[in-house]
Amino acid sequence: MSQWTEQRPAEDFHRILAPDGSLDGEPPDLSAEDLCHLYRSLVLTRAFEDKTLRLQRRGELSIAARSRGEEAVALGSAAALSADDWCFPSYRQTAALAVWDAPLDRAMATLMGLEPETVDEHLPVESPPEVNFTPTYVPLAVNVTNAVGSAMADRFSDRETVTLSYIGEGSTSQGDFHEALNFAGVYDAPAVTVVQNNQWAISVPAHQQTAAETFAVKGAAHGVPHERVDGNDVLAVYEATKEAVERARAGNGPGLIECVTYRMVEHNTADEPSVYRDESEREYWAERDPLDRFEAYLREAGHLDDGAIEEIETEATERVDDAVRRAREVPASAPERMFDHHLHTESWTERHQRSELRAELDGRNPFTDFTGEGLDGEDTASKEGRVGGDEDGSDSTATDGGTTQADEGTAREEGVATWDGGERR
Ligand SMILES: Cc1ncc(C[n+]2csc(CCOP(=O)(O)OP(=O)(O)O)c2C)c(N)n1
Ligand SMILES: [Mg+2]
Repeated sequence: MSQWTEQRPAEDFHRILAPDGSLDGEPPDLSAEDLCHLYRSLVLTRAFEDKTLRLQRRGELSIAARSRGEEAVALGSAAALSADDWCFPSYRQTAALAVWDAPLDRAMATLMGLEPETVDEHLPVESPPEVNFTPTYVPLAVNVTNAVGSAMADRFSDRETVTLSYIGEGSTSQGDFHEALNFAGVYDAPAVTVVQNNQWAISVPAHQQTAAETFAVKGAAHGVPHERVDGNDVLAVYEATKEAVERARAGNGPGLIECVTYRMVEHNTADEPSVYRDESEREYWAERDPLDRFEAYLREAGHLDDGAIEEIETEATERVDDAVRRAREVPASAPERMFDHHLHTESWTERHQRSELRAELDGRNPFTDFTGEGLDGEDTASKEGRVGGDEDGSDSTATDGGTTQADEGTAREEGVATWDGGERR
Protein backbone atom coordinates (compact mmCIF):
# COMPACT_ATOMS: atom_id res chain seq x y z
CA MET A 1 0.00 0.00 0.00
CA SER A 2 1.48 3.33 -0.96
CA GLN A 3 1.65 6.27 1.36
CA TRP A 4 -0.76 8.75 -0.06
CA THR A 5 -3.69 10.05 1.86
CA GLU A 6 -6.48 7.82 0.69
CA GLN A 7 -6.72 4.74 2.86
CA ARG A 8 -8.95 2.82 0.48
CA PRO A 9 -7.65 0.65 -2.37
CA ALA A 10 -6.99 3.62 -4.62
CA GLU A 11 -6.18 1.68 -7.76
CA ASP A 12 -9.39 -0.32 -7.81
CA PHE A 13 -10.74 1.63 -10.76
CA HIS A 14 -11.30 1.74 -14.49
CA ARG A 15 -8.12 2.60 -16.36
CA ILE A 16 -7.02 2.55 -19.99
CA LEU A 17 -3.64 4.28 -19.86
CA ALA A 18 -1.06 2.99 -17.41
CA PRO A 19 0.95 5.70 -15.59
CA ASP A 20 3.78 5.37 -18.13
CA GLY A 21 1.33 6.00 -21.00
CA SER A 22 1.21 2.41 -22.22
CA LEU A 23 -2.17 0.85 -22.98
CA ASP A 24 -3.81 -1.01 -20.14
CA GLY A 25 -7.11 -1.55 -22.00
CA GLU A 26 -8.95 -0.86 -25.23
CA PRO A 27 -8.80 2.89 -26.12
CA PRO A 28 -12.03 4.70 -27.00
CA ASP A 29 -12.80 5.44 -30.61
CA LEU A 30 -11.28 8.91 -30.98
CA SER A 31 -9.59 10.28 -34.09
CA ALA A 32 -6.01 11.56 -34.03
CA GLU A 33 -7.48 15.04 -34.40
CA ASP A 34 -9.74 14.57 -31.35
CA LEU A 35 -6.87 13.18 -29.31
CA CYS A 36 -4.64 16.11 -30.21
CA HIS A 37 -7.45 18.53 -29.33
CA LEU A 38 -7.64 16.94 -25.89
CA TYR A 39 -3.90 17.30 -25.45
CA ARG A 40 -3.96 20.91 -26.67
CA SER A 41 -6.76 21.71 -24.21
CA LEU A 42 -4.79 20.18 -21.35
CA VAL A 43 -1.72 22.26 -22.17
CA LEU A 44 -3.91 25.35 -22.50
CA THR A 45 -5.52 24.69 -19.11
CA ARG A 46 -2.16 24.43 -17.39
CA ALA A 47 -0.90 27.59 -19.07
CA PHE A 48 -4.06 29.50 -18.17
CA GLU A 49 -4.04 28.43 -14.53
CA ASP A 50 -0.33 29.03 -14.05
CA LYS A 51 -0.93 32.52 -15.39
CA THR A 52 -3.69 33.07 -12.82
CA LEU A 53 -1.21 32.21 -10.08
CA ARG A 54 1.27 34.78 -11.38
CA LEU A 55 -1.45 37.41 -11.73
CA GLN A 56 -2.59 36.72 -8.17
CA ARG A 57 0.96 37.21 -6.92
CA ARG A 58 1.08 40.54 -8.76
CA GLY A 59 -2.18 41.59 -7.15
CA GLU A 60 -4.28 41.46 -10.31
CA LEU A 61 -6.46 38.62 -9.02
CA SER A 62 -7.54 38.35 -5.43
CA ILE A 63 -7.44 34.57 -5.48
CA ALA A 64 -6.61 31.72 -7.85
CA ALA A 65 -7.40 28.00 -7.61
CA ARG A 66 -5.56 25.65 -9.93
CA SER A 67 -6.30 22.10 -11.01
CA ARG A 68 -2.71 21.03 -11.69
CA GLY A 69 -2.52 17.26 -11.80
CA GLU A 70 -6.33 16.97 -11.93
CA GLU A 71 -6.96 18.41 -15.39
CA ALA A 72 -7.88 15.09 -17.00
CA VAL A 73 -11.06 14.91 -14.90
CA ALA A 74 -12.80 17.96 -16.35
CA LEU A 75 -11.13 17.46 -19.72
CA GLY A 76 -12.19 13.87 -20.38
CA SER A 77 -15.65 14.23 -18.89
CA ALA A 78 -16.63 17.49 -20.62
CA ALA A 79 -15.31 16.10 -23.91
CA ALA A 80 -17.96 13.38 -23.62
CA LEU A 81 -20.78 15.93 -23.92
CA SER A 82 -22.46 16.85 -27.20
CA ALA A 83 -23.55 20.20 -28.59
CA ASP A 84 -26.50 21.69 -26.64
CA ASP A 85 -25.73 19.68 -23.48
CA TRP A 86 -25.20 21.58 -20.24
CA CYS A 87 -22.10 21.87 -18.07
CA PHE A 88 -22.27 23.17 -14.45
CA PRO A 89 -18.65 23.70 -13.40
CA SER A 90 -17.25 24.49 -9.99
CA TYR A 91 -13.94 26.32 -9.52
CA ARG A 92 -11.51 23.53 -10.55
CA GLN A 93 -12.71 22.77 -14.08
CA THR A 94 -10.87 25.15 -16.39
CA ALA A 95 -10.25 22.15 -18.66
CA ALA A 96 -13.99 21.83 -19.39
CA LEU A 97 -13.98 25.40 -20.70
CA ALA A 98 -10.80 24.80 -22.66
CA VAL A 99 -12.01 21.66 -24.41
CA TRP A 100 -15.17 23.44 -25.65
CA ASP A 101 -13.26 26.59 -26.65
CA ALA A 102 -15.15 28.80 -24.21
CA PRO A 103 -13.81 32.37 -24.38
CA LEU A 104 -10.79 32.59 -22.10
CA ASP A 105 -10.81 36.37 -21.99
CA ARG A 106 -14.18 36.29 -20.25
CA ALA A 107 -13.02 33.57 -17.88
CA MET A 108 -10.01 35.71 -16.99
CA ALA A 109 -12.14 38.84 -16.62
CA THR A 110 -14.40 37.00 -14.20
CA LEU A 111 -11.40 35.94 -12.14
CA MET A 112 -10.28 39.55 -12.13
CA GLY A 113 -13.55 40.35 -10.37
CA LEU A 114 -14.98 42.35 -13.23
CA GLU A 115 -18.70 42.75 -13.34
CA PRO A 116 -20.72 40.53 -15.72
CA GLU A 117 -22.56 43.41 -17.44
CA THR A 118 -19.32 45.26 -18.09
CA VAL A 119 -17.66 42.09 -19.33
CA ASP A 120 -20.63 41.44 -21.65
CA GLU A 121 -20.33 44.94 -23.01
CA HIS A 122 -16.57 44.88 -23.61
CA LEU A 123 -16.03 41.24 -24.47
CA PRO A 124 -19.14 40.17 -26.37
CA VAL A 125 -19.18 36.48 -27.19
CA GLU A 126 -18.50 36.11 -30.87
CA SER A 127 -18.77 32.35 -31.14
CA PRO A 128 -20.30 30.75 -28.05
CA PRO A 129 -19.19 27.22 -27.17
CA GLU A 130 -21.49 24.51 -28.50
CA VAL A 131 -22.04 23.23 -24.96
CA ASN A 132 -23.95 25.51 -22.59
CA PHE A 133 -21.90 26.59 -19.58
CA THR A 134 -23.33 28.05 -16.41
CA PRO A 135 -21.12 30.52 -14.56
CA THR A 136 -18.60 28.94 -12.20
CA TYR A 137 -20.14 27.94 -8.86
CA VAL A 138 -18.21 28.67 -5.68
CA PRO A 139 -20.84 27.60 -3.11
CA LEU A 140 -20.12 23.90 -2.89
CA ALA A 141 -22.57 21.27 -4.19
CA VAL A 142 -25.16 23.83 -5.30
CA ASN A 143 -24.23 23.27 -8.93
CA VAL A 144 -25.21 19.62 -8.56
CA THR A 145 -28.73 20.44 -7.32
CA ASN A 146 -29.11 22.97 -10.11
CA ALA A 147 -27.81 20.54 -12.71
CA VAL A 148 -30.25 17.87 -11.60
CA GLY A 149 -33.12 20.37 -11.61
CA SER A 150 -32.16 21.46 -15.09
CA ALA A 151 -31.94 17.83 -16.24
CA MET A 152 -35.40 17.13 -14.80
CA ALA A 153 -36.78 20.10 -16.71
CA ASP A 154 -35.19 18.79 -19.89
CA ARG A 155 -36.69 15.37 -19.34
CA PHE A 156 -40.17 16.75 -18.62
CA SER A 157 -39.90 18.80 -21.83
CA ASP A 158 -38.71 15.85 -23.91
CA ARG A 159 -35.40 17.52 -24.70
CA GLU A 160 -32.59 15.07 -25.29
CA THR A 161 -29.92 17.07 -23.54
CA VAL A 162 -27.77 15.90 -20.65
CA THR A 163 -26.31 17.92 -17.77
CA LEU A 164 -22.87 17.36 -16.33
CA SER A 165 -21.80 18.77 -12.97
CA TYR A 166 -18.71 18.51 -10.79
CA ILE A 167 -18.18 18.16 -7.10
CA GLY A 168 -15.09 17.67 -4.94
CA GLU A 169 -14.94 14.58 -2.72
CA GLY A 170 -15.17 16.80 0.37
CA SER A 171 -18.37 18.41 -0.89
CA THR A 172 -20.09 15.02 -1.18
CA SER A 173 -20.57 15.44 2.58
CA GLN A 174 -22.98 18.30 1.87
CA GLY A 175 -26.71 17.63 2.06
CA ASP A 176 -27.26 19.24 -1.35
CA PHE A 177 -25.28 16.45 -3.00
CA HIS A 178 -27.54 13.76 -1.55
CA GLU A 179 -30.72 15.70 -2.20
CA ALA A 180 -29.64 16.16 -5.81
CA LEU A 181 -28.79 12.50 -6.27
CA ASN A 182 -32.04 11.44 -4.67
CA PHE A 183 -34.08 13.53 -7.10
CA ALA A 184 -31.93 12.39 -10.00
CA GLY A 185 -32.57 8.75 -9.12
CA VAL A 186 -36.29 9.12 -8.49
CA TYR A 187 -36.95 11.15 -11.65
CA ASP A 188 -34.47 9.38 -13.95
CA ALA A 189 -32.90 12.77 -14.57
CA PRO A 190 -30.41 12.86 -17.45
CA ALA A 191 -27.74 14.19 -15.07
CA VAL A 192 -24.19 12.95 -14.80
CA THR A 193 -22.27 13.96 -11.68
CA VAL A 194 -18.50 13.75 -11.54
CA VAL A 195 -16.84 13.52 -8.14
CA GLN A 196 -13.36 14.96 -8.47
CA ASN A 197 -11.64 13.08 -5.66
CA ASN A 198 -8.37 14.95 -5.30
CA GLN A 199 -7.80 13.47 -1.83
CA TRP A 200 -8.07 16.76 0.04
CA ALA A 201 -10.77 19.26 0.97
CA ILE A 202 -8.44 22.11 1.89
CA SER A 203 -6.76 20.48 4.96
CA VAL A 204 -9.20 17.59 5.46
CA PRO A 205 -8.00 14.31 3.95
CA ALA A 206 -10.39 12.09 1.99
CA HIS A 207 -10.29 9.32 4.57
CA GLN A 208 -11.75 11.67 7.19
CA GLN A 209 -14.52 12.69 4.86
CA THR A 210 -16.49 9.44 4.74
CA ALA A 211 -16.66 5.98 6.27
CA ALA A 212 -17.92 4.66 2.93
CA GLU A 213 -15.52 2.48 1.01
CA THR A 214 -15.41 4.87 -1.93
CA PHE A 215 -17.09 8.10 -2.98
CA ALA A 216 -18.63 6.36 -5.99
CA VAL A 217 -20.60 4.05 -3.73
CA LYS A 218 -22.58 7.02 -2.46
CA GLY A 219 -24.61 6.65 -5.66
CA ALA A 220 -25.89 3.24 -4.50
CA ALA A 221 -28.13 4.66 -1.77
CA HIS A 222 -29.89 6.78 -4.39
CA GLY A 223 -30.16 4.09 -7.03
CA VAL A 224 -27.70 5.94 -9.24
CA PRO A 225 -25.33 3.79 -11.33
CA HIS A 226 -21.79 4.63 -10.29
CA GLU A 227 -18.25 3.95 -11.36
CA ARG A 228 -14.75 4.63 -10.10
CA VAL A 229 -12.21 5.79 -12.63
CA ASP A 230 -8.52 6.69 -12.73
CA GLY A 231 -8.91 10.47 -12.83
CA ASN A 232 -5.41 10.97 -14.23
CA ASP A 233 -6.23 8.91 -17.30
CA VAL A 234 -8.08 11.16 -19.73
CA LEU A 235 -9.18 8.25 -21.91
CA ALA A 236 -10.76 6.34 -19.01
CA VAL A 237 -12.54 9.47 -17.78
CA TYR A 238 -13.81 10.15 -21.30
CA GLU A 239 -15.03 6.61 -21.83
CA ALA A 240 -16.82 6.32 -18.47
CA THR A 241 -18.51 9.69 -18.90
CA LYS A 242 -19.49 8.97 -22.50
CA GLU A 243 -21.21 5.79 -21.39
CA ALA A 244 -23.08 7.59 -18.59
CA VAL A 245 -24.01 10.52 -20.85
CA GLU A 246 -25.40 8.27 -23.57
CA ARG A 247 -27.30 6.19 -21.02
CA ALA A 248 -28.83 9.37 -19.62
CA ARG A 249 -29.65 10.67 -23.10
CA ALA A 250 -31.45 7.44 -23.95
CA GLY A 251 -33.77 8.02 -20.97
CA ASN A 252 -32.11 5.53 -18.64
CA GLY A 253 -31.36 7.91 -15.81
CA PRO A 254 -28.41 9.52 -14.05
CA GLY A 255 -24.84 8.47 -13.37
CA LEU A 256 -22.17 9.14 -10.78
CA ILE A 257 -18.49 8.89 -11.63
CA GLU A 258 -15.73 9.17 -9.05
CA CYS A 259 -12.46 10.24 -10.63
CA VAL A 260 -9.50 9.44 -8.40
CA THR A 261 -6.82 12.09 -8.70
CA TYR A 262 -4.62 14.29 -6.53
CA ARG A 263 -4.35 18.00 -5.83
CA MET A 264 -0.69 18.57 -6.68
CA VAL A 265 -0.73 22.17 -5.52
CA GLU A 266 -2.29 24.46 -2.94
CA HIS A 267 -6.08 24.47 -2.47
CA ASN A 268 -5.94 28.04 -3.66
CA THR A 269 -3.62 30.99 -3.20
CA ALA A 270 -4.88 31.51 0.37
CA ASP A 271 -3.58 28.08 1.35
CA GLU A 272 -0.23 26.57 2.37
CA PRO A 273 -0.43 22.76 2.14
CA SER A 274 2.95 22.06 3.76
CA VAL A 275 1.33 22.99 7.07
CA TYR A 276 -1.00 20.01 7.04
CA ARG A 277 0.25 17.36 4.64
CA ASP A 278 3.36 15.43 3.91
CA GLU A 279 4.57 16.73 0.59
CA SER A 280 6.17 13.35 -0.19
CA GLU A 281 2.68 12.33 -1.33
CA ARG A 282 3.35 14.40 -4.39
CA GLU A 283 6.13 12.09 -5.52
CA TYR A 284 3.70 9.19 -5.87
CA TRP A 285 1.28 11.32 -7.85
CA ALA A 286 3.92 13.11 -9.93
CA GLU A 287 4.60 9.76 -11.57
CA ARG A 288 0.93 9.61 -12.53
CA ASP A 289 0.69 13.10 -14.00
CA PRO A 290 -2.14 13.22 -16.56
CA LEU A 291 -0.25 15.37 -19.04
CA ASP A 292 2.96 13.31 -19.06
CA ARG A 293 0.95 10.11 -19.33
CA PHE A 294 -1.18 11.27 -22.24
CA GLU A 295 1.79 12.82 -23.99
CA ALA A 296 3.72 9.53 -23.77
CA TYR A 297 0.73 7.70 -25.26
CA LEU A 298 0.34 10.16 -28.12
CA ARG A 299 4.05 10.08 -28.94
CA GLU A 300 4.03 6.30 -28.96
CA ALA A 301 0.94 6.31 -31.22
CA GLY A 302 2.73 8.68 -33.61
CA HIS A 303 0.32 11.58 -33.08
CA LEU A 304 2.81 13.94 -31.40
CA ASP A 305 6.46 14.81 -31.65
CA ASP A 306 8.76 17.50 -30.23
CA GLY A 307 7.88 19.96 -32.98
CA ALA A 308 4.12 19.58 -32.51
CA ILE A 309 4.45 19.89 -28.73
CA GLU A 310 6.46 23.08 -29.04
CA GLU A 311 3.86 24.53 -31.37
CA ILE A 312 1.04 23.62 -29.00
CA GLU A 313 2.85 25.16 -26.04
CA THR A 314 3.57 28.37 -27.92
CA GLU A 315 -0.03 28.62 -29.07
CA ALA A 316 -1.27 28.08 -25.49
CA THR A 317 0.96 30.86 -24.16
CA GLU A 318 -0.22 33.21 -26.90
CA ARG A 319 -3.89 32.45 -26.27
CA VAL A 320 -3.50 33.01 -22.53
CA ASP A 321 -1.56 36.25 -23.01
CA ASP A 322 -4.21 37.43 -25.42
CA ALA A 323 -6.97 36.59 -22.92
CA VAL A 324 -5.16 38.57 -20.22
CA ARG A 325 -4.63 41.53 -22.52
CA ARG A 326 -8.30 41.63 -23.48
CA ALA A 327 -9.52 41.14 -19.91
CA ARG A 328 -7.29 44.00 -18.73
CA GLU A 329 -9.10 46.30 -21.15
CA VAL A 330 -12.42 45.81 -19.35
CA PRO A 331 -12.92 48.80 -17.07
CA ALA A 332 -13.29 48.17 -13.36
CA SER A 333 -16.73 48.58 -11.84
CA ALA A 334 -17.73 50.71 -8.88
CA PRO A 335 -17.16 48.70 -5.68
CA GLU A 336 -20.82 49.18 -4.68
CA ARG A 337 -21.84 47.01 -7.62
CA MET A 338 -20.81 43.97 -5.61
CA PHE A 339 -24.14 44.23 -3.82
CA ASP A 340 -26.22 43.94 -6.96
CA HIS A 341 -27.95 40.76 -8.08
CA HIS A 342 -27.75 38.94 -4.75
CA LEU A 343 -31.28 39.35 -3.50
CA HIS A 344 -34.59 39.97 -5.19
CA THR A 345 -35.29 42.77 -2.71
CA GLU A 346 -32.64 44.68 -0.90
CA SER A 347 -32.66 43.92 2.82
CA TRP A 348 -31.58 46.18 5.67
CA THR A 349 -28.39 44.16 6.08
CA GLU A 350 -27.39 44.94 2.53
CA ARG A 351 -28.14 48.64 3.03
CA HIS A 352 -26.09 48.53 6.19
CA GLN A 353 -23.18 46.93 4.36
CA ARG A 354 -23.40 49.45 1.54
CA SER A 355 -23.11 52.29 4.03
CA GLU A 356 -20.15 50.61 5.72
CA LEU A 357 -18.44 50.30 2.37
CA ARG A 358 -19.21 53.93 1.56
CA ALA A 359 -17.63 54.97 4.87
CA GLU A 360 -14.53 52.97 4.06
CA LEU A 361 -14.27 54.36 0.52
CA ASP A 362 -14.60 57.87 1.97
CA GLY A 363 -11.63 57.17 4.20
CA ARG A 364 -13.69 56.78 7.34
CA ASN A 365 -13.53 53.79 9.66
CA PRO A 366 -16.62 51.70 8.88
CA PHE A 367 -16.79 50.46 12.48
CA THR A 368 -16.11 53.52 14.60
CA ASP A 369 -17.64 56.04 12.18
CA PHE A 370 -20.73 54.01 11.40
CA THR A 371 -23.76 56.25 11.44
CA GLY A 372 -26.45 53.61 11.58
CA GLU A 373 -27.59 54.13 7.99
CA GLY A 374 -29.84 51.32 6.94
CA LEU A 375 -30.81 50.46 10.49
CA ASP A 376 -33.44 53.16 11.00
CA GLY A 377 -36.75 54.16 9.52
CA GLU A 378 -39.34 51.87 8.06
CA ASP A 379 -37.17 48.78 7.84
CA THR A 380 -38.73 47.12 10.87
CA ALA A 381 -40.33 44.32 8.85
CA SER A 382 -37.13 43.16 7.24
CA LYS A 383 -35.15 43.71 10.42
CA GLU A 384 -37.30 40.98 11.88
CA GLY A 385 -35.75 38.64 9.42
CA ARG A 386 -37.95 38.76 6.34
CA VAL A 387 -36.47 39.61 3.01
CA GLY A 388 -39.25 40.62 0.66
CA GLY A 389 -42.74 39.16 0.77
CA ASP A 390 -45.31 39.36 3.56
CA GLU A 391 -46.18 36.38 5.62
CA ASP A 392 -49.30 35.97 3.50
CA GLY A 393 -47.03 35.56 0.50
CA SER A 394 -47.72 38.94 -1.07
CA ASP A 395 -44.84 41.10 -2.16
CA SER A 396 -45.72 44.32 -0.40
CA THR A 397 -42.40 44.42 1.47
CA ALA A 398 -40.63 44.75 -1.85
CA THR A 399 -40.63 48.43 -1.07
CA ASP A 400 -40.81 48.18 2.75
CA GLY A 401 -37.92 45.84 3.20
CA GLY A 402 -35.99 47.04 0.23
CA THR A 403 -35.22 50.44 -1.18
CA THR A 404 -38.21 52.70 -1.66
CA GLN A 405 -38.20 55.12 -4.56
CA ALA A 406 -37.81 57.94 -2.03
CA ASP A 407 -34.90 56.22 -0.33
CA GLU A 408 -33.31 55.68 -3.66
CA GLY A 409 -33.30 59.35 -4.48
CA THR A 410 -31.63 60.16 -1.18
CA ALA A 411 -29.19 57.33 -1.54
CA ARG A 412 -28.20 58.47 -5.01
CA GLU A 413 -27.60 62.00 -3.80
CA GLU A 414 -25.36 60.55 -1.12
CA GLY A 415 -23.58 58.54 -3.77
CA VAL A 416 -24.71 55.19 -2.42
CA ALA A 417 -25.40 52.80 -5.27
CA THR A 418 -28.88 51.28 -5.25
CA TRP A 419 -31.05 49.45 -7.74
CA ASP A 420 -30.85 50.72 -11.28
CA GLY A 421 -33.93 52.91 -11.68
CA GLY A 422 -35.70 50.75 -9.14
CA GLU A 423 -35.74 47.81 -11.55
CA ARG A 424 -35.00 44.42 -10.18
CA ARG A 425 -33.19 42.02 -12.41
C1 LIG B 1 -21.31 25.69 0.90
C2 LIG B 1 -19.85 26.02 1.07
N1 LIG B 1 -19.25 25.71 2.24
C3 LIG B 1 -17.93 25.98 2.42
C4 LIG B 1 -17.20 26.58 1.42
C5 LIG B 1 -15.71 26.89 1.63
N2 LIG B 1 -14.88 25.93 0.88
C6 LIG B 1 -14.42 26.26 -0.34
S1 LIG B 1 -13.57 25.01 -1.02
C7 LIG B 1 -13.79 24.01 0.30
C8 LIG B 1 -13.26 22.60 0.29
C9 LIG B 1 -13.84 21.78 -0.83
O1 LIG B 1 -13.19 20.54 -0.93
P1 LIG B 1 -13.57 19.53 -2.06
O2 LIG B 1 -15.04 19.38 -2.17
O3 LIG B 1 -12.82 18.28 -1.82
O4 LIG B 1 -13.11 20.25 -3.40
P2 LIG B 1 -11.61 20.67 -3.85
O5 LIG B 1 -11.40 22.07 -3.38
O6 LIG B 1 -10.68 19.71 -3.24
O7 LIG B 1 -11.62 20.59 -5.33
C10 LIG B 1 -14.53 24.66 1.29
C11 LIG B 1 -14.91 24.08 2.59
C12 LIG B 1 -17.88 26.89 0.21
N3 LIG B 1 -17.25 27.45 -0.83
N4 LIG B 1 -19.20 26.58 0.06
MG1 LIG C 1 -11.07 17.66 -2.76
